[in-house]
Amino acid sequence: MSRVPTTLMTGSSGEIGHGLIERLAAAGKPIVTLDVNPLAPALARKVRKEFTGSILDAQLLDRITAEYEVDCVFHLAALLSTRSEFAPVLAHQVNVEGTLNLLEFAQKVGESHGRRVTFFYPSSIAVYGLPTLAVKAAAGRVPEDAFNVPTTMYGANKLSCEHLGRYYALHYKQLSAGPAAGRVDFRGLRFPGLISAATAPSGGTSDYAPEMIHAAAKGEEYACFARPDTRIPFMAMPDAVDAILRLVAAPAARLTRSVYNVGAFAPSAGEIEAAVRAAFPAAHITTEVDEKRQAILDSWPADVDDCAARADWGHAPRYDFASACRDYLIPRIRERYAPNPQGP
Ligand code: AKB
Repeated sequence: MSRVPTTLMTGSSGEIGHGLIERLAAAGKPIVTLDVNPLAPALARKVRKEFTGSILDAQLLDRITAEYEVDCVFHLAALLSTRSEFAPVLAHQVNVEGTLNLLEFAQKVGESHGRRVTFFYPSSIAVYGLPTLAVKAAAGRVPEDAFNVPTTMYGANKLSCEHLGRYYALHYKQLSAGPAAGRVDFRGLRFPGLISAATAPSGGTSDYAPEMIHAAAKGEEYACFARPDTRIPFMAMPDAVDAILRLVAAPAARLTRSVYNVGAFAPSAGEIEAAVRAAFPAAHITTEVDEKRQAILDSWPADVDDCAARADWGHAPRYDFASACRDYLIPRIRERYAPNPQGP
């Protein structure tokens, strides 16, 4: 039993969790994690306790409530957009019911220790639904409150959880007697496609960008499922982790929204391919458009308007596309797959 203020991270063995655990552990934060998949051993050493299980397991959440004084939740667990289309009911269970469980968890632990619990939620550009390519081209950098009509189960789930979070933060049990009872300080970011040098994604629709780079570095063939003119926003993983930490650290009085767009760069699939070929001249990349996944990409914005994030809490991504490739992705991914000089 630990009464030290502790951070709970769900979905900790995923791509964002990987980078975030490193940064939180380096800052000396006690972390407990909850994921259906075990953490990589190097990460497991950085956390106080690793729970292997589901966010749908109420008993497991009760156990964490009893054992730890949680004052901050990073709720990263989710089924991504492509995977959710194959299992929409499961997606709703994990993405929405699971989030509701975590919001209730945060409310309960906040009630028990008497402080608000910071709750970070990664939303997505999937909450947008641009009806046609002409509208997408005319819309340009889309602000938070436009085109919130997603075509995917995942997008609908993310939008629904943004509303649930805002409800817990601002309107929880608004008809009960006495002062406001909400104990959840909900803060969300709508992430673009994320590209990490340390991990490869799975189950997303923005995966063509990281898949293309990782495949080229491994010397593998890659058939890109997106048309070369496909354009959606992307961000390098270190900037995504920075954005999370900046948002969570921002004084509540500075925040004008519960969920913010964050952008960094927005290359087309063809421009990504050109950058990969420049770095790996032997890359074997072809295009085999998957019309159904393409329709999802076409419904996502070409870029996002992140003025509110820049003004309210100083969103300032370090990497544009050229520097993300030159200074982060290419050297780190190259090193990751380089043959071991000591042999296998
Ligand atoms: C996905 O493709 O599902 C995610 C996202 C854009 O949220 N990477």
